[in-house]
This record gives sequence, C-alpha cells and structure tokens, in this order.
Amino acid sequence: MALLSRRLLGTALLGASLGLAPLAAPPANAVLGGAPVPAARYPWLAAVGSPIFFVRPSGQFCGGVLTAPDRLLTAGHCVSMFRSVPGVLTVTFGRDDLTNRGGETVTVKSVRVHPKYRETSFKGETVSHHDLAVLTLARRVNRPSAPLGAPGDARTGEIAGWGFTSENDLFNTRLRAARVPLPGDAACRRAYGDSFDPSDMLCAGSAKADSCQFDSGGPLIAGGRVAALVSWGYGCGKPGYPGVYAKLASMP
Ligand code: 4AZ
Repeated sequence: MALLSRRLLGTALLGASLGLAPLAAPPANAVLGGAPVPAARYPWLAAVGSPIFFVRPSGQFCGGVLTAPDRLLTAGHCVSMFRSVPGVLTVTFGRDDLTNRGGETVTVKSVRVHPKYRETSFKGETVSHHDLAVLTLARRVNRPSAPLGAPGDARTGEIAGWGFTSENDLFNTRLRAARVPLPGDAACRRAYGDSFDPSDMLCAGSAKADSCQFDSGGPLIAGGRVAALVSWGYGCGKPGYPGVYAKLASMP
C-alpha cells in the first residue's frame, strides 16, 4: 500500500469499501462525453498498470504514449511512487477493454520522472507540475511511435483513455475518446489562478467533454500530434474548470 499515491489509495479504499471484485466490473459505455474507440486506432497508446493494483481490471491506472520502441511517456504522478520498483509496472498496447486479455503487454525496466516534478494543491485537488515521466520498457515493441508536437493554433483536440466517464463512474473499462475544445491560457488562469502555469500546462475540455480519473498520462492530440498528457483538474466536466494537461515540451 505504501506504493500507492494518496489519489490511487483513495480509489483503492473506495473500491474495497464497495466490495468491487477486480474482474467483475460490468461493461460500461473513459473519458467523459466521448464514445468507445478501437485501440487499433492508437497503436502507440498504452494502458499503464500493475498486477498489484487489483482495484481495476488489467491493474490499469493510467495511460501513456510510445515515443520510441522501448520508451513510454506518461504522467509523473502516475509512476513517481514506482521509481524504486519499476519491475512491478506493466504497459499494455492494443486493449479495447481492460477486462480482455487482448493486445500486447510489456514490463518496465526503469522509471525516470521529470527532475522538476512537484505537487501543490488547488481546492483539495493535487496539482502536478512538470507532470511527465519516461518508462524504459523491458523489450522493444514493434509499433509506431506517437507523433508529437505543439498544438499551434488548434481550437480543438482529442483525448483518449480508459478512465471514468463521469466523476461517479467507477466501472468504465472501455477505451474511449472525445473531441475537446482548447479554451486557451486565459480561461485556464481564470479557473485555476497561479496553480495553472502556462509554460508547463495546457487546458482542454468543457462541461460536456473532459478527461477524468484513470485517464492520466494519456494523450491530448491536436493537429494530428500528441501535444500534452492528461494531468489534473478540479473534478471532471465541471463548468468553468477545464482539464489540465502537461505539455510535452517541458520534458528535458
Ligand atoms: C485524475 O484524477 C484526473 N478533468 C484526471 C483528469 C482530470 C481530473 C482528474 C481533468 O486523474
């Protein structure tokens, strides 16, 4: 349990208190406001998890993006507590539904978290700064790397993940994607004040479409390129509080 962050631990205890059996989650229609998508659409997208995280099918707790045959980019807060035990992490590509055995699973050899990764808080939510980490995989996978790049002047983006479809949805296991607006830095500053650092973060989403718990580390795609990773936010789909994403440009 010492391996689990407060965030994951909270979910684990909630799951335990509701008596959830890890493999008994009913099918649900991750991402708020989106629709199910085949994992084959994102061959470079991985579910990051661990067999010791029994709360969720496949042990999934985050997403991640392949950047080289043996490198996966994910959120710092997803893996910082696994720095000394990287071998307990698994990375699974091509799995449409976490209750399936489909796709390709690889173990992790090492975890490198952004040297400036740190946490503050906003209205009780953990704010992650420089929320990036690179996992080195135990072997190379025969898959394309994700195209990476800044969003430029894109007005919308796309998010994908296996996470909650609402703040109260404990059961989604399907990969889902949604189109999200990119409201800009000023809107995010209005929502989050100094907790939002535009040099490091990017905002996306609305009350209708947003990322949520267990989508962290997954991609925000704009102009066909991964521009940022799901990081934090005040709840999910709350009006006036877009989701906050870690810009890739800030990984040294
Ligand atoms: C989370 O807890 C989380 N609505 C991820 C994304 C957002 C909020 C929370 C953004 O992993």
